[in-house]
Amino acid sequence: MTYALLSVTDKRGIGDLARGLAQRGYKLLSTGGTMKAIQDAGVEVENISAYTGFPEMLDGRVKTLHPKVHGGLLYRRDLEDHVKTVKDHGIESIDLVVCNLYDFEGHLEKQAPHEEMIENIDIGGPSMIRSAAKNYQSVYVLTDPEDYEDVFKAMDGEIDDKAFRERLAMKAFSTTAYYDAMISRYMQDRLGEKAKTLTLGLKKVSDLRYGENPHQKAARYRDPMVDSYYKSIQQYQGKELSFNNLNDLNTALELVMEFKDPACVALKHATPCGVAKADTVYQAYEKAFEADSLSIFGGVVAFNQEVDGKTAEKMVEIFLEVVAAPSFSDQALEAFKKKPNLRVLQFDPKKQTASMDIKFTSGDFIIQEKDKLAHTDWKTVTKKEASPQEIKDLEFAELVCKYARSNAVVVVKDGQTLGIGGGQTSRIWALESIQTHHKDRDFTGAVLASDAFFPFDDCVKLAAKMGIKAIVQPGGSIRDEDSIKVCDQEGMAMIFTNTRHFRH
Ligand code: 93A
Repeated sequence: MTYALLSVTDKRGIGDLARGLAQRGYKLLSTGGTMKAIQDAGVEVENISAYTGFPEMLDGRVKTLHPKVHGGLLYRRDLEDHVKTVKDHGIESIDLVVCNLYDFEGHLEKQAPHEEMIENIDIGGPSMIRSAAKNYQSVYVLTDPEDYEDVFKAMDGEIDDKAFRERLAMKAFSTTAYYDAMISRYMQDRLGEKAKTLTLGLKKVSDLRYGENPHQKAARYRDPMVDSYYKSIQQYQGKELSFNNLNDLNTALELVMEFKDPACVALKHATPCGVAKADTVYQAYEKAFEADSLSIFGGVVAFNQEVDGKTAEKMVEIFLEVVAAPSFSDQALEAFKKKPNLRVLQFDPKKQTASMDIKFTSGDFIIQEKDKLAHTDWKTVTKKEASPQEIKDLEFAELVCKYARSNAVVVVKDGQTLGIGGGQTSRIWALESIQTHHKDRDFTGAVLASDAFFPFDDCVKLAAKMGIKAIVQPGGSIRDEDSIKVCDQEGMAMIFTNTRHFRH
């Protein structure tokens, strides 16, 4: 007699599967809840307790943890010795397991109390899955309802049985690995040890059409520990989000959500190109557009407040890839329909972004805490003090600078970026690029932020020439005095922050 053991929390499709297995001569064994679901489908099934001779006990904590289960899964069918041992102990051959686990992830999502989290750590299920997967040559292990149909095709020789079994085993171990990683991450979080022992429990969300370029295969994975903007995204219209969209969106949302006033971030190639804050969302968009009306084409535009119809009407005048906001008025959604390819995304502003930043080098992951802005240590180092309005703009400039690629300098006036010089290998080139790209622009009265110190006084000299009146920078160069001297000569204010904001 050959047995199949079914024990699932997610009971989708279990009745049909059980029926199919019974028709093929499997004798079905099952645990309490699953047994009921199978019986409800009118299929005969035996309780696992009847088979093991042991009751389910300890509130279900011990159900399938028994040598009659694990022996039946693990014994080698090709070894006489193994066959004899199971026979001597009255252990039957279990050749198929259907199992999915207690919903730890769902409880994590709804932030269930700790007690409940603990009860939702499945022990018997993963054990059973791992036993079956180890012996995959003799045991089918079904952990995903998506595979229920194919198992019959494999049995009937319609698909390669050997390869299918191995694939199931691979999926089974991926399932238990992800499950355990999730539990360990949860516990690390409680202990405040986020980066100490990172077990990467990532779950595939979907394949992507391609990566940064069409010849690169790509997929999207999710960290279950982060209750992120991404999880909350609702797409109203437009094409599927691409690899580059997702990457750009990350920076756009993080930056725009730093502001309290209505703000707009226009972004291209993961680098902000126009950032503005204003009294209304419409004005913020206008200012962000004017900040760099060239780069915004084909860009991502993000808001921190609801987008109204008037703003949307303005936006559809140009080609954009993505617009994201906490909400949209009905008129705005109507207006966006004029551009059916435009991806319109709503996200929940109460969500968060990961507290850790991970980069993958060729082989190692390097992990750091996210760069948090510290306004605490600003010190004026020049004779001239910055005015209150200049201070506001300096804070704004430093914030944007944190999100621009190094070497980055950002020029701001009245809550609007007048130039973002990022991704340059020399600091002076960053400022020169602003001057060249916006050669007709009047920078008089603007302020400037630099993500790291000035190695020479050349940037300050150029800033003075451009009409910039105040500068914020970390300080710390051996030639700081040279820069301060130029400021004093030119009547400019300079503030040291002591905090560098590289972003590579
Ligand atoms: O509580 S357990 O860790 N101990 C077990 O022995 C055990 N056996 C199966 N969890 C166990 N299971 C899990 O029960 C399965 O992984 C499955 O998710 C669930 C099915 O329970 P029921 O059939 O009662 O709904």
